[in-house]
Amino acid sequence: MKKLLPLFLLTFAFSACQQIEKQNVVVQLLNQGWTLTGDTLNINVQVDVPSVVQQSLYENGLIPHPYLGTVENQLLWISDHPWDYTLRFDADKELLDYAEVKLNGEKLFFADNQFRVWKHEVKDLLKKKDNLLEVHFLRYDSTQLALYEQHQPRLPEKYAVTRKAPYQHGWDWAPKYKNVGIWKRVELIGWSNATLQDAYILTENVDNEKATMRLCLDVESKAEGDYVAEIYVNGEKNSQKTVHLNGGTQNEILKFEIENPKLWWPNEMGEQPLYAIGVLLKDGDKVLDCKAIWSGIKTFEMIDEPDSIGRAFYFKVNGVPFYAKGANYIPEEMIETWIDVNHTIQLLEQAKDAHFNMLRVWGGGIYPSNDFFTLCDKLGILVWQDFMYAGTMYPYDEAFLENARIEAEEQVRRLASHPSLALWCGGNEISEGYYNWGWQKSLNWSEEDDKAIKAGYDRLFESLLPQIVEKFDGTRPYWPSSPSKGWGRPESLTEGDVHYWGVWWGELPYEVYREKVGRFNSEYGYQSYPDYQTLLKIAEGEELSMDAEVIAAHQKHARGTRQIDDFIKRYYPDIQPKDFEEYVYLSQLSQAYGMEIAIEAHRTAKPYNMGTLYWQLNDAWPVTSWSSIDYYGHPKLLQERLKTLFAPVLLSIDQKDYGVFVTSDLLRNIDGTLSVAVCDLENHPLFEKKMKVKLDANENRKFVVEGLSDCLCKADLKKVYVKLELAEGDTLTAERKCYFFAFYEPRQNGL
Ligand code: BMA
Repeated sequence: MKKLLPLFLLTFAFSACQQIEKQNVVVQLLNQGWTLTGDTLNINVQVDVPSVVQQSLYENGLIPHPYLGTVENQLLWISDHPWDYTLRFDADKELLDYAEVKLNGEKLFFADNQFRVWKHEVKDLLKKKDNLLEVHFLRYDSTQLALYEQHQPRLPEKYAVTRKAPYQHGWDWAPKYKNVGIWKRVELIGWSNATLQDAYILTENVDNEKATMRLCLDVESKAEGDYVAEIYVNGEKNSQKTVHLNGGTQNEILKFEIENPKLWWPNEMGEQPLYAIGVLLKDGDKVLDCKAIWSGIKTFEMIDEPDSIGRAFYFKVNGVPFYAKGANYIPEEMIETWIDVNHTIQLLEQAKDAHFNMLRVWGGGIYPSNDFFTLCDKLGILVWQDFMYAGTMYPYDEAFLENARIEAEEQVRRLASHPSLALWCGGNEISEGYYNWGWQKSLNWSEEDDKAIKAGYDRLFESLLPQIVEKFDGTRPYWPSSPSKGWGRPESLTEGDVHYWGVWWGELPYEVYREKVGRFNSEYGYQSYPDYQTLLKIAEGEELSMDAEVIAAHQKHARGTRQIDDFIKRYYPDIQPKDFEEYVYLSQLSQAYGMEIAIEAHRTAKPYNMGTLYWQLNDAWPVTSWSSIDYYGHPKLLQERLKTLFAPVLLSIDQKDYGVFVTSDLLRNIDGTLSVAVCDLENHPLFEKKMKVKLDANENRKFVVEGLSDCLCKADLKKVYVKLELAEGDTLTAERKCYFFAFYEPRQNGL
């Protein structure tokens, strides 16, 4: 049964906040009762927001389900059609009594960035009754194309010119569903006097006795004067400060201390204590506004410094270096408003159960919701957060940069309180693309064009974004680009992070992963089909075959079907799948085998290598992809294997000299017994040995096991495996079966 995770967090209000009558600030939600119309089309449906057009059309029976069958091409027109959302509403009585009112609405501004909050003062426009709020969406595709064509020099991708989720424009795992609609809530906010527009918490410094915290406030006031901010920690008053407001909007930073701090740690490094922190804004005795925030106490550092090999690249949490284990996370849905927190809970719990301590939120998607981060806080999963830029160069005019600046500021502030937020990264494969993908030639850039585009890149990713992270956070590291160097370059393995795609994109065999170990492997992967149950939802009967149109429609990589097939044949040449279901299973077996080689190579190279994040954790719709968990939440074989591969102690055999690696991420020493047995495939032992082993905390060590190499040199490696066990007293700390080839395991129930 699904564990009920921290939904209580979402409804939390700290006690002082509960007591006040929040008369000063009134919020009227404007989410219900909208009308969606489609220009000349005879479409007029009642919708609630957040929602997008694709969703509403489906829910009203006007289009087929966008994830099933072969419907993608029938639905592409939607993003090139104009749409109107209208809402008639009466203003809440209290709102009209207030001095300032804010509202989001099309007549008031032109919204050109899905990643920003759009607000506008509407006091003078608001009537008591029958207000009309209209949001008119332009033809997205044509508008984008016009903007793109205006841009000189030519940019690599059309989506570069619009601040809208790149993956919705089609990706090698995504259809082209450019969502149109109001995808976040709409509110009418009234207040008088002064209000807390925003509040967030940062850990500034920690020692044994106390943590120094920073409370960052964004206050708006009507009149100049002295107000009081009271700070509460877990319901107890911590301190109070006088805040002088000048009238208008201002940022205030208030420091406070927490005695005997309980530190927040990533999964398997310690606990995840969260603190309930509240702030009241008072004018004398009158409470004007309050905010309640869950936060944690942790420090986080990125080490990027020269060493004898190149540059070390790793992270420290609370001063302790650690090995990062996890994957890349993509949006959970193609229709963004279908993202459901219950699905996120299930997904992140699956990650935690497989020993993850980090996820990279990939820069081609959307910034995740607060719920996502709250869950990561609770589960101890650190988040490497990309800004949403991926795979193209971007415009660099002042308007674009200003838009990017506001977006970054809002997102940095929104996520800053979450202890799970580890670092900010400029984006995905942008500098890699610039240096390695031949855009200069394919887009015919002159030398000046090239210079201007690169200068634009530097302004955004090397100057503007790090400045925003520093200014509004100042406790998180910033990394300009993932990866730092393209995988074709030797430095990609001696410094920074690497997306090693020689296997898959370069069509090299899995064994090459053993040589291509970087300092931090932040992407690598191989495709497999989703669970057969998932395929049964999108196809039936004869369609359940590798060549069927519907199966092909759910494979978005041009060479994907062939490459999966090549590796099944390469690694399981003697297995004749009896049907498509068996074939699907083989694809997962192959993927798991490849990832096993990669993860083992990365972990046993510690501390040279300090992190492994495979591509990719999840899917946005039912699709054949690199994921380890499919769209419906079914774990692929890889996900099951991660329970061993990512375990705090990994045992493995060096394929070159048959030494035995004990790779420990434990923060304590190990004093135990290593048992090694070579067995034939009927499980009869041919060799057995036990030896005492000692390891320090966080150590990776290779042991020579007397006689093992002799035994394996004589054996037919296709007919044996090595069974490894590490015991401490009566406790089995780790175990593993190591094969020397892609072993065929017959399918088990449930997989
Ligand atoms: C990586 C990612 C994605 C892509 C994946 C698989 O480079 O950043 O862009 O989906 O490769 O091709």
